[in-house]
Amino acid sequence: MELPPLENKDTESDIYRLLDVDGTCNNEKEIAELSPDQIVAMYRLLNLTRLWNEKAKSLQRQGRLGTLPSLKGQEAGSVGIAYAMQKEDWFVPAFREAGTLFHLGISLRDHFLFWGGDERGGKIPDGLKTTNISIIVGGHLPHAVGIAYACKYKKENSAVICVLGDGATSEGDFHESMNLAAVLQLPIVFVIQNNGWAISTPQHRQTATRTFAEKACAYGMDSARADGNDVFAVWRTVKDYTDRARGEFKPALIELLTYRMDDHTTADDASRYRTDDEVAEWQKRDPIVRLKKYLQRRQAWNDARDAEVLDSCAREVETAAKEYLNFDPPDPRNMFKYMYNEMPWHLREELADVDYWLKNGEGE
Ligand SMILES: Cc1ncc(C[n+]2csc(CCOP(=O)(O)OP(=O)(O)O)c2C)c(N)n1
Ligand SMILES: [Mg+2]
Repeated sequence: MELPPLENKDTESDIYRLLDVDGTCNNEKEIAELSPDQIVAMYRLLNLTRLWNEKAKSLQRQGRLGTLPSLKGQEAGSVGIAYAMQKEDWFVPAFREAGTLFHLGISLRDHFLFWGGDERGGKIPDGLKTTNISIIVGGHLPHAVGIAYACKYKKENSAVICVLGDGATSEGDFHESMNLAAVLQLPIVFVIQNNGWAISTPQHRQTATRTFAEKACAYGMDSARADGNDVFAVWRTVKDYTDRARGEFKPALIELLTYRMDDHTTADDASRYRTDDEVAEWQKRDPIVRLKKYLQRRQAWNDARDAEVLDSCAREVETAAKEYLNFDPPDPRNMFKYMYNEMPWHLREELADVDYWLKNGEGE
């Protein structure tokens, strides 16, 4: 089924797509490596990610979580990447990649803690090869290149997957990172989640190029564009380029075309800069509905099996939310402890005040 081009998007002619909006897969051979169970697991992770996000939004609205950048609509990117990775690979995320993080082993509770402003939620469990969420737009790209350099230097058989937004391509860090990765031929794949907007800045104000992928050409790097709402196309594209990065030390840039269905964050009002029609158009391309339609066509999917998946995801999210809400609050004295090797006098004074309040109550 043909998708109509969107006004703020470029021609879709060179976009790789395997799963059409009606759930037909146009090339089953390309996904033959995925077992039926794996496809169901991908479907579950898509739903788990969305339900976690819905719960987080609701907690934010109740004042029980901090500002949240919703990832609704972009789940296929993070789930496709998750399944394309091997356990020896590194993940360097931006801030809308919960699906990949859950798959790698970050707990739903810790992800709530992170967005609740509790730094204990940002601690990466030992052995997980992921860096922290980067709120600084593009700030994580040089780190990703550094990790890839280390992998190559140590002759490790691993690749780095670094996710960024379309807005991050306008940062100097993007240029420096792309250039160095190509010059040194590092095993890294940059994945742009092009959701058409950087807060209120549309794509045509972000770049004068036809696509984001073509920027790779200036660095001497290969690139590809894929439908970011098609979990199969994301998986296939990221897997092919990551396998090659790992095996041949070849960097690449992948542009995924997607859309954030919600406001930029819970502190934004997207209706001030984009139209309801645009949102409605993307609603039709919902990545979860698309995979569900595929399952209905191919795997005798029925309402009972669907409800089973959704119920188990909802239970997992509710349990994690309860654990988050019941988590002992951090000790406020920690604020002073980790800034300096030796605590300066003014912090010692403030710490003494906090000690006093904790013992005697805040008082006057
Ligand atoms: C260096 C830096 N500049 C500005 C900001 C404020 N800011 C947060 S998100 C954002 C837009 C990012 O757009 P994009 O890279 O397309 O990612 P998206 O939010 O669409 O996922 C901006 C400007 C920031 N966090 N870091
Ligand atoms: Mg964006």
